[in-house]
Amino acid sequence: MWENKFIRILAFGGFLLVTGIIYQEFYRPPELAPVAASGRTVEIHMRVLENEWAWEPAELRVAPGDRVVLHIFNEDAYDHGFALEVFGINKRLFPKRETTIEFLASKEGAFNFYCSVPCGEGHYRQTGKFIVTPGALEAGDASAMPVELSPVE
Ligand SMILES: [Cu+2]
Repeated sequence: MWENKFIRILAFGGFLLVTGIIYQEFYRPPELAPVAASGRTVEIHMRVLENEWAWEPAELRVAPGDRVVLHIFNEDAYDHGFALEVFGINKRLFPKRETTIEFLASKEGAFNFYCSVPCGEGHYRQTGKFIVTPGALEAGDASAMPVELSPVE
């Protein structure tokens, strides 16, 4: 029966499937597991302060699984960029304009974001922190930043 190559391919497929399930159930480190969507949308309004190479707010806090909508207004007369590598985000922020970036906070932890467009003397200190923590679940806990919560329809 093992002479038949289709049977062998099928058996190999079954082997991969079973070992994959065993890995996911018993061996996968929890930090690699996908985060369940929380069903919340968190809208955050941010600014790049004029000639200060600074984000306002510079620290953002959401809960794992939140859908995040960033509205970033660039007050400067020149370009900046918003990069948050862990979620694959790198977007150009055009001058005197709002840029909207949407993504799922699918990973827990504290991550740095930074300006990704060479923009002047303060470029390398134009950084901030994006924190994904279950502690950010209560709307009141939005630690000193303008966050609006709205349920997803
Ligand atoms: Cu820059």
